[in-house]
Amino acid sequence: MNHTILITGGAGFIGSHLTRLFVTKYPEYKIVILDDLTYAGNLENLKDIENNSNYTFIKGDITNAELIKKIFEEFKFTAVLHCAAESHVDRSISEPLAFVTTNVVGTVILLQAAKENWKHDTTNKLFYHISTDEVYGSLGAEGYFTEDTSYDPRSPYSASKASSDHFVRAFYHTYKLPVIISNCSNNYGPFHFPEKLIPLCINNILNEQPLPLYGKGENIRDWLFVEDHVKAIDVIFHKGKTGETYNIGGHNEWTNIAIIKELCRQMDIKMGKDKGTSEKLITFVKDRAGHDMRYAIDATKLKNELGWKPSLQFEEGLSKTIDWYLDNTEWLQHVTSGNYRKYYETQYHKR
Ligand code: NAD
Ligand code: TDX
Repeated sequence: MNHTILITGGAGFIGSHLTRLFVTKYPEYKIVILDDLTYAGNLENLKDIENNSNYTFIKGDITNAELIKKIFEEFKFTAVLHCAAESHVDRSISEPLAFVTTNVVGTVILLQAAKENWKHDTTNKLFYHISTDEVYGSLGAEGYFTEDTSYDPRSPYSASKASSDHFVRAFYHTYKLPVIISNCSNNYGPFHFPEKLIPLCINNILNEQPLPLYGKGENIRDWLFVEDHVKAIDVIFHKGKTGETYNIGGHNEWTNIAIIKELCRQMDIKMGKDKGTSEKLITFVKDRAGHDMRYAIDATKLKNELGWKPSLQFEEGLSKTIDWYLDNTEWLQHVTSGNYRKYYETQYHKR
């Protein structure tokens, strides 16, 4: 089966890894990226594949219904891999409306276009919505999120993602649009924008700046190497069942303080610094409002039904990630100039 796939948000962190995987693994597919290149989108993330003949980039906003209609007509997409989103929880706390616009309205505009274009024939069509474990809320010390866990979003970001998931399911039930949703845990890896915990701390260690840990650093996240996430999306895209939801996770829970100490330990060795040097930069700052305590994914369904499991141990994935940042300081310099600096100052100076 051949495909012409629209990947939204393909210039972002996860979208760029997904694009690279599909463009190189499936040369027979035509891959079209739509990305508005917000502060989080960066064409440098796609530099190594920009000359591939099966890759096309379009700069544009998913909330621009006219543009979406036009490109659906032009390219006759057979599938959508929907990654575009406002993705940072802290920004959603200061600017919730932008999250409603992109994550909810943008998703519905794409769903409408898919419905219109596929209404006469849904054979081999798929709208694949990339979502997050945060829609399930916050766990205590015990338990895991399964596909049957009730939604309980608690930040404007997770509320907007939960809402978009509901719209995707509504289009499946109401209009029989072929959809799949996957909900993944925290990703890390190359090309991660340095406003999220791991790349922010890598950047700050490199620049000998404080490592800001919210509250007591005891919140827990379940970390997955980004290349494992996109491999899971590949498996689900090709073998998953329409109408289903799949949870993706690494069974890899860390408190924030433990993960940052491990990062400091590895970076001291790699940078030839004395043991304990980077750890001294850890600084406890005011907690995030409504900070979810713990996320942990049960990915049994994906393993049992489709045979996916993570390929990397965390320490190895973190080591690969640090090496990438050490080898790509120019990328870091480019993304940390301009708007990012303005954001960093308002976010951390008010604490
Ligand atoms: P990101 O912020 O790195 O990238 C988002 C991309 O979307 C950027 O390239 C940006 O330019 C683009 N974009 C934003 N608004 C747009 C708009 N209105 N029109 C067109 N393009 C727009 O995000 P990410 O971390 O790569 O996340 C991708 C998806 O995966 C999101 O839907 C997110 O909710 C989900 N997700 C992320 C994680 C994670 O840990 N990062 C985990 C689970 C799920
Ligand atoms: O400076 C910081 N200090 C800190 O202690 C930052 C930026 C974060 N934190 C904490 C908050 C979280 O407990 O670290 C943890 C991870 O924070 P983020 O990297 O902002 O990720 P999180 O809020 O867990 O959300 C992420 O995972 C799910 C992604 O940003 C989402 O897009 C994804 O859906």
